[in-house]
Amino acid sequence: MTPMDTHPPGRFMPPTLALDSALLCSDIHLSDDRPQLTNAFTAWLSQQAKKAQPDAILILGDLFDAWVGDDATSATDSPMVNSVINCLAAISGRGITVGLMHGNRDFLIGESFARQCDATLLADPSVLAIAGGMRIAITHGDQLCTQDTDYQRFRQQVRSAAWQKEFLSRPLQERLAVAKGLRAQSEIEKGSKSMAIMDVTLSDAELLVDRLQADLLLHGHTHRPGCTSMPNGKLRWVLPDWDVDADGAVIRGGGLWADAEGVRPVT
Ligand SMILES: [Mn+2]
Repeated sequence: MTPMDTHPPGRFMPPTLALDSALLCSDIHLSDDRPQLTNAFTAWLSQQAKKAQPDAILILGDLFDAWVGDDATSATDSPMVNSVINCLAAISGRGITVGLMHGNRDFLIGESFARQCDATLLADPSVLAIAGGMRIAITHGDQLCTQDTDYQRFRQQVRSAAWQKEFLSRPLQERLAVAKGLRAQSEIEKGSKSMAIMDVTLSDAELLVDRLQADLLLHGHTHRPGCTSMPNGKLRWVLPDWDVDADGAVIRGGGLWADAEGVRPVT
C-alpha cells in the first residue's frame, strides 16, 4: 500500500494555497508536561508574525504530542492548549492565514478546535503555490515512510472515519490511556526499527512531487532537518522538530520560510 493508492493518478488534485510568502513549522510536540516548550514556541511564532509578516503560518503536523479529541481540552482545561489558541487566534487577527495539518500524533484535531484558533485544517498533502516562485508540495511526511509497513497499516486504520468515530465515542480517560499506550509503543519502536525504515522512501517522495506537479518537497515528521536533493534532482526540505533545555532555552526549533526567492531556514 503506497500513500498514492487512495488517489488514482489523474483524478486527485490537492488543495492549492496561492501565497506570496509562508512560514512553516512542525513537530513541536506540545504537552502540558512541558510549559517552557509552549512558552518558547508561542513567543517565537508571535514574534515571527509581527517581524516577518508572512501571508500564512502553516503548521505541518505534530503541533501537539497527543490529541484525543477536541472535547478533551475543554474537559481538562489545559493551559498549554489555551496558550496555543490565544497565540494562533492573535496571529489570524493580524490578517495572517493560519493553517494546521494533521501529524501522526494529532490527527484527531477537528474543525471545532481549528475554529477556536481561527485556523484552517490543511489537507495532507497540499500544494503551496508561491507567487512568482515555486510550487511546493507540503506534507507531514509520515505517509511517505512506506518502508514501515506496520505503521502504514496502523495509519490506514486510525485515519478511517469509522475508527475515529468509534474512538471519539469512548470515555475521555479511556482515550487518554490508549494515547499513552501508543506513545510508549512508538518510543519502543524508535529503538528497534532501523533509521532507514523510519525515514521517507525517496522514490515515493518523488512520485508525490511529480503527481502534484511541484518543484520541491517540504515535510516534517522525521526530525532530520535540512535540504537534500532527491534522485530526480528536485529539492527536499525537512523541517526541524522542537525542544528546550531545563532553562526553557530553545535547543532545537525554528522553521522554514518560503517566498519567491525560495526556501530558507528561520531560527
Ligand atoms: Mn510526526
